[in-house]
Amino acid sequence: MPEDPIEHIDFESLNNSAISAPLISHIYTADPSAHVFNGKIYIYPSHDIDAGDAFDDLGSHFAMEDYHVLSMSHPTDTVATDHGLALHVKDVPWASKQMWAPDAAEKDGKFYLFFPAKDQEGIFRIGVAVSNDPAGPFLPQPKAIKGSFSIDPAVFKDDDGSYYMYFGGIWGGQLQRWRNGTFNAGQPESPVAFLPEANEPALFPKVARLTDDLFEFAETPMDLLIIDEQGKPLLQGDTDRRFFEASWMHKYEGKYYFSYSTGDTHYLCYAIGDNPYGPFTYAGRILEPVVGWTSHHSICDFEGKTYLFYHDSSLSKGVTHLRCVKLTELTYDKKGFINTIKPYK
Ligand code: FUB
Repeated sequence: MPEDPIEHIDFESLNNSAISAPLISHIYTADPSAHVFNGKIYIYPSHDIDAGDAFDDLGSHFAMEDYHVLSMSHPTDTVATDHGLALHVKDVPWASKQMWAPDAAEKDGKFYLFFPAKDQEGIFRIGVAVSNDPAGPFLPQPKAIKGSFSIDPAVFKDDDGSYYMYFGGIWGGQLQRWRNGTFNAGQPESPVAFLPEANEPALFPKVARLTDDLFEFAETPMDLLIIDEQGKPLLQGDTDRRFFEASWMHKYEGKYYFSYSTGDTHYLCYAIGDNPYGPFTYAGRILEPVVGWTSHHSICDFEGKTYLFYHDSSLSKGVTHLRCVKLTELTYDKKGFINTIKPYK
């Protein structure tokens, strides 16, 4: 079994060179999904804990049990407010463990929390919980979304009022086990089993429009194709650019920007398309690698500026599964490409 690759870093100088400080430090948080609701920034993160599970390439050490919602009145706030427990796995009838990266959406004055967790059979599903308050607490639906699988839901509201869910993650996120439409429960339990070969098209994230009540898929989830400059699908072996996990969607000047993590190569990248389904043409990197194995993000506008919410493992001095959420401004060049951010100067 691999060992937790705690990096041997001088954390004092790293923290001095970091472009952002942790937004809260009394709990560990990760995977921040930020939205402006009622004029405030609400952040929906994972709540990292150390449950004592051994580090492995399936992410068993990410053993999160609940969600806390954070808020900020302005991106310049030095500390975010923690609104306390918003949802616990023991209150979700279909879920057993591993409350991974969530997202949220507002519709008609109600707030919806979308979250992945393993069901009783150890299969990742995606659930929905609802509240009248953006900070929760959230009441979960009794069952997971019908036909849902894998991890990292990101819900995007388009200008016409349609809501789309983007999701998926390879390795521990199990997307590779769904290549034939049903869950492949076969052995081995290796993170790279069932993946395409390096010279085959990569596994792509999924997209599906949601029903009007936001509780179900309105259509069967489809592949969201990410192509290169020549119009060819990115290949599985193109690990610096291919999708791994951590979907996000935002719009800039009429174009759709799909962003994601490359996982084992630790980049946050993006691709640009003309509609919510794609195809999306690879366009570059948003964030260079952070301290810690995972990288995850959201992009949110506030008062005319755009912000990248992300995480690193600096607060825990490099422990992979004990992360802290951060934010920094994100800017575009004149052609609409995102200026790549270095997390440490
Ligand atoms: O937080 C658990 C998992 O780590 C997330 O679902 C992934 O995106 C990665 O950040």
